[in-house]
Amino acid sequence: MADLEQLAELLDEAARTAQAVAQISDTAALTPVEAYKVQALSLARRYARGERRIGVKMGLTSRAKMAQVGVDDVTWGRLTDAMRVEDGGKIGRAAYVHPRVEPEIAFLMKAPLAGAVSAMEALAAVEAVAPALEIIDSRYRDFKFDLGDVIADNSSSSGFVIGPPSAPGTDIANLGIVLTVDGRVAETGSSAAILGHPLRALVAAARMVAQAGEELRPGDIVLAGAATAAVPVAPGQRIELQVQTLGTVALSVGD
Ligand code: 0L1
Ligand code: MG
Repeated sequence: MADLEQLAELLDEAARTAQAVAQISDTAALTPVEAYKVQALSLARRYARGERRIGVKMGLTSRAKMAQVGVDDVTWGRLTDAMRVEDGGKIGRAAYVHPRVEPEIAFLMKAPLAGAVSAMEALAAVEAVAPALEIIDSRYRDFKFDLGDVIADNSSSSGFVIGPPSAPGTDIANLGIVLTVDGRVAETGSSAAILGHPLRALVAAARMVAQAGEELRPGDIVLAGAATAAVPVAPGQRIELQVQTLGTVALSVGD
């Protein structure tokens, strides 16, 4: 078996220094169980440097992304306070290997949630919903990976921006989504592309964190997953997401 601690160090350093590494699957494919261990060990290194876990992200939540990686279940990753970007804030391109941005819906939790829960139970634990941008950045060369690779790499998560909160009862089943780069439309879609309904991603999050012995905690953010393809970003750009009813969230990109 591969040395999981060594792989965690490799991926943590790749993220910290923004240097791409070879796919782990080139030498030894990881099972999902091994890959989640690598992810946890890699995040433990961040916590040891002072970062705090403030939520989770769900990945591969659209049919298109599942097909791309050849899987039929979602993945998850951990969000830390160091990954948070203020709404309208600026990221530095140099801090990432090959960043992309994707449009998402975020949940803010008000009650603990873990294990097998219904959509109604999940909704009852939500304080607010919001439009969100996720910055994904695979630490692997050419943004290529298999399932084990991407799980070990924290499901490509590297940053997020949360927009204005709306009441948890807001209908988020099928909201129009427009992602613009410098005022030009880059992607359009619907929140229904997120597992048919973003609340299903929250149900999956509760199930998957429990498998790792964790829970969604009050105050946690849960990114439900992308509603369209991700867009590569470059210095000088301003990226804005408009979600019908929920409003707008934006970031800009520096050097
Ligand atoms: O948030 C996502 O769906 C990304 C999961 C990993 C796959 C990718 O990097 O596109
Ligand atoms: Mg995402």
